[in-house]
Amino acid sequence: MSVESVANRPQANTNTDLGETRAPAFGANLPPWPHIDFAEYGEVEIKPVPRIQKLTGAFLTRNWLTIPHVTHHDDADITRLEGYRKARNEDNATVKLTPLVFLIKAVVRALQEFPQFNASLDGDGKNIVLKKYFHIGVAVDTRFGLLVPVLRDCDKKSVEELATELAAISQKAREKGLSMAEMSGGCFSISSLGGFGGTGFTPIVNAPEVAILGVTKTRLTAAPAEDGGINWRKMLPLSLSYDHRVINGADAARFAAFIGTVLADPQALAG
Ligand code: CAO
Repeated sequence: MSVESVANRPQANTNTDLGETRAPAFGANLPPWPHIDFAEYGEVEIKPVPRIQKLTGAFLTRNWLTIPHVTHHDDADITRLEGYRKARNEDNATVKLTPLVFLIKAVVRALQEFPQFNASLDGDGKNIVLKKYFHIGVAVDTRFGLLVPVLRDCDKKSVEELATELAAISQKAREKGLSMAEMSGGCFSISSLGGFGGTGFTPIVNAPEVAILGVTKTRLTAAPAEDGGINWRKMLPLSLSYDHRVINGADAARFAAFIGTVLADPQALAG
């Protein structure tokens, strides 16, 4: 490349001491946010943005702008899991098990198998910190906005213990909100929209974590049966977003497929 072609780049920042050309600071040259009087076009109502939504919005914007996100989509066959879950719920009416608690256990198994997902970049991005604990954040939809309580040591808890804890903390989140301590220290987050619907989405990585798993509504899918007929399967859509600085696409595909394999054997998973 000629000296002239580098010099003509309008936003290049040349550090002559190091002989390097640094990338422009993105965001600095964005046009200002439009200030529009919407009332000119029709009736409107103005409501303040809730305090927690402002706070989470700032973190989401930082994470979206600074992390090179990729979302990998896959389906997990949970036909056996759903049968097993239904039977366990019939046997024990005191704790309701949803697919989410089995997913938490499956994610823990996947983090043990793929330690680069249970990691964070340190403050200056020079080291990867690998964690030996398994604390899972679960996104909860509340009137205050999105809150992500962290369930600690999920590797040591049964699905019933996780369901009881999740019910209590999500109720607290919805009624009173949560403290920062209750939302700190997570290794990996899960955002389940399964009870609401959808076929897939792009969850935003909850920094300093390096990946997040989104799940949407289980759907019935026809698969060919051995006798030539139709074999109906219950498929759980998985949307795995990851920080491409730390995770490779092939590892993300393996991680998501591994979750499917683990969910296919619910007895071994739930213990
Ligand atoms: N497919 C189909 N049904 C599902 C499902 C799935 N993948 N996942 C859960 N369900 C069902 C449950 O079995 C339950 O069914 P019944 O009422 O018949 O028993 C119903 O949906 C409601 O489940 P739930 O929401 O009460 O429980 P959960 O364990 O699935 O989730 C919680 C708990 C707190 C995570 C959830 O209520 C919630 O708040 N999710 C929102 C997360 C969110 O907002 N994410 C977006 C983040 S980005 O803005």
